[in-house]
Amino acid sequence: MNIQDELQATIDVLVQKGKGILAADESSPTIAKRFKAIDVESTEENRRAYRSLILSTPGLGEFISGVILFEETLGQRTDDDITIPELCTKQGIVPGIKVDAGKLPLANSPGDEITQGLDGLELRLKGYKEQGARFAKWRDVYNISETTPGRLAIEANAEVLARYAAICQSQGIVPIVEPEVLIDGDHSLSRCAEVSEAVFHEVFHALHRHHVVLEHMLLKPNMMVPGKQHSQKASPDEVAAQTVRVLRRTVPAAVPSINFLSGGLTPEQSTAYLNAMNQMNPQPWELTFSYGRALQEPALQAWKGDSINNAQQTQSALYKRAKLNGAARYGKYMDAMESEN
Ligand code: 5MM
Repeated sequence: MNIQDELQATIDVLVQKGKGILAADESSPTIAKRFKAIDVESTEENRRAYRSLILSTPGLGEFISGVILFEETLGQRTDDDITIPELCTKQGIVPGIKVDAGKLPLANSPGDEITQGLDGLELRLKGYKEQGARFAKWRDVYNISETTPGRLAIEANAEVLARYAAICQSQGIVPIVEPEVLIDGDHSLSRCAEVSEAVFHEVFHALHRHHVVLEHMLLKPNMMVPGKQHSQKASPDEVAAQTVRVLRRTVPAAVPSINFLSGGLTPEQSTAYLNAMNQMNPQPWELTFSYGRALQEPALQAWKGDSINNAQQTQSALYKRAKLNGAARYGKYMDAMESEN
């Protein structure tokens, strides 16, 4: 198969009605933070046990088309002695891999950060592909304050994101392009929209410069929401209207799917906001999810480090959130579904 056909085949399985992506690619410090919240030590065995358990949830593939894994997970085996990517494939879920190496302060731009990981990326991708990965993810992060993100951060991060995407496509790996404007701060909804519009615009400008084939990538952006500390809350309809407005201004119709991150929203908010967008007029792209916390939080709370006694509750909690987000893909989610089993 040539590379374009290979990329298209992966897009075809990732972008399916009623489905979205599960982000289970927490880096070591992040998974340690999530485990600490449930009083579990972040050992390699605990990470393997938890991730094997959630990924073997019966029926997960009904609502999840792809899962983003962390490098360590790609090489781990389940209790049935198959690799985790093999488990995903058995579930009808495409395995993917986080390939950025985290962020560092951007020199000469106080308060701004830049994502690392381009060095040796081509070689790493060849190895990940041998281990079963068919798509990748890279996350850029933008902090909102009175002075950030600056022009330099917006341009430099767009450049690395586009270089990453181009390298992935050259290796037959579908890139998920993730620019995340953070929810932290007391900024308004309109400030989030203003910053996000500038960020997404620059990202697509860079993708064009780097000859990235838009039909063979996915965008994973934040939704337009007020800062966590802002005095005014936004309704699902306001979030949906502002988010779609910014995306229509910045994302070409050639992009097949927009898979939102949850970024610190609650599981219920993330589902309700996605649902509200899918109740609007049809858009040129699919609008779906690539949630980490919003899918996993209830499952982590149910697990509490015990994969024997809490296995069923853990898997039910994940299945439920996947199913509700599957309904939100059609604009058919309702609050009342939260209390159903
Ligand atoms: C799952 O977390 C991913 C990796 O984050 P770190 O590098 O900070 O460990 C993260 O990129 C995630 O995929 C996105 O932020 C979406 O997850 P949320 O929880 O925001 O939906």
